[in-house]
Amino acid sequence: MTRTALITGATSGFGAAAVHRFAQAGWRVIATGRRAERLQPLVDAYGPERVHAAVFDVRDSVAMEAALAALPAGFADIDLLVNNAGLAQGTAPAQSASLEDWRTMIDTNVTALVTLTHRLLPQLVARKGAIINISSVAGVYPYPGGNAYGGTKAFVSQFSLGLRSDLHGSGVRVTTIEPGMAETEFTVVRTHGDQAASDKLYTGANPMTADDIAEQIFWVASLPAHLNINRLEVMPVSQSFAGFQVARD
Ligand code: NDP
Ligand code: 8X3
Repeated sequence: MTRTALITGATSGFGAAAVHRFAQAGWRVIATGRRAERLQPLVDAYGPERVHAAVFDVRDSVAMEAALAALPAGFADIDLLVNNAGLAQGTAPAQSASLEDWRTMIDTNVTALVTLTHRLLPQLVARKGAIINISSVAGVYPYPGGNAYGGTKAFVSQFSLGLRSDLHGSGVRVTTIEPGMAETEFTVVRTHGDQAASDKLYTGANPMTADDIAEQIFWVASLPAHLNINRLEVMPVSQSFAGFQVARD
């Protein structure tokens, strides 16, 4: 039986790579994002019976609902929700961070994620489906400048565990994937368009790739139905932990 995945944030990075991974494996994929011109090539590559583009801003619940209501018949029964769309905005310490940046992260990483999850839960329960939420190591380990971004990802991880608890006995699987550093458009977005800063961060660091994370998403989704990966933390070998800091007089 052909299964259907809805993958948010499919115009770039992890989401785009995941669309390729699932479509190549024979899944039907609903690929979402704001940049329609990035989604159309995915439809062209696999055909409209395999990939459906749903263009909307995840923060716009009306547009989200319209896109879901307009799903073609072959894509209407969703077995897997991959909540991947998200972003960091800024690296400034909290005391000088932009409140607008914080609100953008909360609206996207938290409010939109719970809205879409709430909308799809009834059919995921009916179909004994699965949810894979993309969190981050930033939600587990604090670092300077991580402030609200880390807070949103901590929410994603804890919300996912709460879903696991509530969905007990339903057969629905819930997984949080918590990646470390991966080279995507993430840092260009975080720095409001500073490609040089992004290149500087990743050069020589052997970061993970979008394909690395897409493979983890696909692996989690492909496990036997009686197995649930609760959380999956994955980093490049080049990244690890630093110690506590102490301010002295
Ligand atoms: P990218 O910037 O490459 O991709 C982000 C995706 O999210 C894009 O497709 C973008 O689509 C979508 N998106 C962002 N805001 C919105 C919105 N308002 N409405 C609809 N879609 C939106 O980054 P990554 O692939 O790296 O990030 C994917 C996820 O992984 C994010 O949740 C991120 O926090 C997380 N993550 C990333 C890590 C990294 O190091 N790269 C590490 C850990 C977690 P569009 O702009 O076209 O709407
Ligand atoms: C992104 C990973 O380490 O840049 O979620 O915060 S990190």
